[in-house]
Amino acid sequence: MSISYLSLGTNLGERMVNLRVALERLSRSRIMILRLSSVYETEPFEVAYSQARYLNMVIKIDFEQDPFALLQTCLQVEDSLGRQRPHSHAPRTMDIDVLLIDDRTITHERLTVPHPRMERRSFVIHPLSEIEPFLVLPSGRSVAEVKKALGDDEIVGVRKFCHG
Ligand code: PH2
Ligand code: MG
Ligand code: MG
Repeated sequence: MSISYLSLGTNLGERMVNLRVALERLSRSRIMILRLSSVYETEPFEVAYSQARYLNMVIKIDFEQDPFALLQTCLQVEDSLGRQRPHSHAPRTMDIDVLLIDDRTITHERLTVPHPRMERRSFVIHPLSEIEPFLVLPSGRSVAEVKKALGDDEIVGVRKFCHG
């Protein structure tokens, strides 16, 4: 069993549909979804210009293959949802980032794990705390502690993810 956490984000098109389709396609690609957070509507964070709000969520998965195969799957699902990459942090139909893979550290030009910016992002920490509050992050603090320190200024609303 290999436990990973992924962050999903969308602020272009039918955002809820994008999430639903992404989850369906991930689970058809040898990814076993073990837990999923609610859906968080969030203000764009650290973007250079005004953008639409995001829907964000975090999932806990079991994926037995190597980390670059996981990355490849995430990128394929993004592409299948029409993801364009005009510049970094551009509005997107779907962004799927690898947050953590077991206790592994990976430093590669294509993949850095743990995700280097995860602890300063409410849109990651809030949903992650819902499914794994006691998980200890690279800073040595639990997700719940990091969440408390970050506050919830960027969180606009939370809704349950409805199956079906
Ligand atoms: N993703 C970013 C930059 N800023 N802000 C929010 N609220 N949600 C995101 O998913 C997001 C962001 C770069 O990937
Ligand atoms: Mg991202
Ligand atoms: Mg990304």
